[in-house]
Amino acid sequence: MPADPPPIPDALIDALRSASAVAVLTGAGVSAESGVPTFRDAPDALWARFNPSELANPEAFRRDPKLVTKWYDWRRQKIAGCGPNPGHHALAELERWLEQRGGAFTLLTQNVDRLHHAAGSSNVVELHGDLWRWRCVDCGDEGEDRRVPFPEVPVRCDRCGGLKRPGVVWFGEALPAEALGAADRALRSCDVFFSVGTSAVVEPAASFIHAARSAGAAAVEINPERTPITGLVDFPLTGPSGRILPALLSRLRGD
Ligand code: BV8
Ligand code: ZN
Repeated sequence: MPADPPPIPDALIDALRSASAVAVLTGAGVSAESGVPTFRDAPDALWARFNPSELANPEAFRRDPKLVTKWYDWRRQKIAGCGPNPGHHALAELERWLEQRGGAFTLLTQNVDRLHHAAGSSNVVELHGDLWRWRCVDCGDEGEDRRVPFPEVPVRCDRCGGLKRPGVVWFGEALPAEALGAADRALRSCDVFFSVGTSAVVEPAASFIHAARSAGAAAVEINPERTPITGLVDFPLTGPSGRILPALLSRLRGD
């Protein structure tokens, strides 16, 4: 039987009850309990066999579009069978709980699996794009493509025959300006900042905590492991988000 999640500090409950704005940054760890492989921490982590320099960058796609497309096709097949877990649902409930009290909630996710949307979160900022959207590198035609597996790889554009790439942000590519703008506004105005399920190594998201703390926010980290930001947070909650977040919501509901 997994260990009980750590107790939720009263001071964190008080901070949330008096907060008018909350910003949450999530990474692959929040989807781990849904069965989606993370990048860096599990033995079968995505990077265990590959590393970003091989696959998640434009040069790799130019060099070997078939290999890169097959890797994304494999990930899409894994994600297609996964649903949101109690951690995703708790974040959607936190958004509703805050908004019912006239507060603001922003979910900044590095994940490309759309599981926050599936759980009902609405103010979601996709910092690194969406695995289900594909874009033609020649004519720019873009749309959602939910076919798993792809009937052929690499994927060709129906309109011009060009190659289609995943609608994600690769290493060396800038994050979408509107996502960065939304993140900046949320971080500057939040009273409580959560970092959930991220190894806090990929920039610029890994530095979001500094903007939140400069704004005077109380910082929370939810992760079974220590990360480079663990020493910076006010409330380090060690454990799985699928157990800690529901426990947090239970306290807020006054269960
Ligand atoms: C940019 C999308 C500038 C695609 C991803 C050299 C060359 C080029 C760039 C750089 C460089 N050096 C540094 C950089 C910057 C680079 C970077 O940060 N590199 C790092 C590796 C050093 N960043 C970039 O390139 C970014 N762009 O800087 O652009 C620019 C500006 C203008 C013009 C041009 C360029 C782009 C970064 C985005 C890259 N795309 N993915 C895809 O998914 O395939 S990154 C990838 O890592 C995912 O998005 C992922 O979300 C992200 C972060 O990983 P995590 O989510 O944290 O996942 P991870 O597995 O690492 O950790 C999981 C955590 O969960 C662990 O801590 C674990 O303990 C925890 N956990 C496990 N189980 C649970 C749990 N937690 C809670 N509950 C559980 N149950
Ligand atoms: Zn095209």
